Amino acid sequence: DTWRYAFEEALDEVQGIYAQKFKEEIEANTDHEIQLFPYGTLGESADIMEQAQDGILQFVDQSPGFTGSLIPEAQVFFVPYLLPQDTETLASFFRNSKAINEMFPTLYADQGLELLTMFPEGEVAITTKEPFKTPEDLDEVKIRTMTNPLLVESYKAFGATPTPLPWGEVYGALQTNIIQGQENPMFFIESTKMYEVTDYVTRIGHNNFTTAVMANKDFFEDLSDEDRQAIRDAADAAFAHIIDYQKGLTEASVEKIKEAKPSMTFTTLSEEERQPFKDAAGEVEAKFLEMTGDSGKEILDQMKEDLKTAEDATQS
Ligand code: 6CS
Repeated sequence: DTWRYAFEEALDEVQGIYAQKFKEEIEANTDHEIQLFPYGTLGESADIMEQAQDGILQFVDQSPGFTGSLIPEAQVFFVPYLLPQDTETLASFFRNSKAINEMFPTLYADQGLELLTMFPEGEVAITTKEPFKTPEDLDEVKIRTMTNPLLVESYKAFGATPTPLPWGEVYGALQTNIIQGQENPMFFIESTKMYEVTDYVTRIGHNNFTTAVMANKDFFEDLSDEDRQAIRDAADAAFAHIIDYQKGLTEASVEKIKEAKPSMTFTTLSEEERQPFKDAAGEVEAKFLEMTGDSGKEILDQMKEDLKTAEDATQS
């Protein structure tokens, strides 16, 4: 059969590199073929998720940034300063976490989705038209967020005016000054030329971009044991590949941006400067618990435990 797989980025961006490796593995180890649908070919993130739930697509990559209304607990990835930036710790966390590998699959299954993997896409940086160092500087600044209620709460807590939008509207909205900033990992800021419509890149260390790949659950369950195993193996191989692929990617992207636009200003806030943003995180965590109740608390507690385990494992 030919299986259809849609994702939220271009073929040469992180989700596309993951998808290409997944395709390669499936085609080498099964009788099936994978047809890839990069961003824009089938609509926005919300559209491809719907198509995967309907079974029109067999596979979809949708980031928790867009899954929040479907699975409120997936908003946990937007509690600021929860995830570490160290890539080794992150990889170990995603590989071994009970929250990721045992708890989230149940929540996705309730929505007709078989969660195959979650992986990190890099430190999230904020690009703006004016410089900022404090929450006060962000007063009245409209920052685009993915359509995730908790991410909206984060930017409120950071002092800004969050504006949730689908990705396709971001470049134009910056160009016309409907918004004055956005957040994304460095590779994406470079590849989508966000530097053309903003002038400052600020790293406050508040998050690392997470994405998720899943299959339509009915499709997955109807497969043979061998095919299901081949899919799991392909997801594992693609995970290892994408972790490796991202080594040095942030730094290389910074260099490319500087080359394309020498006047682009890069600022990394110091620990002290980050403190007011860190202080705001507690409020966002409380909102998360308010939105998700006991099941959210269970996931958050488990994630914290899993993160500690990952940190201990990578330090030793
Ligand atoms: O900001 C966004 O909407 C997009 N950012 C990334 C890194 N991937 C896909 C997503 O649509």
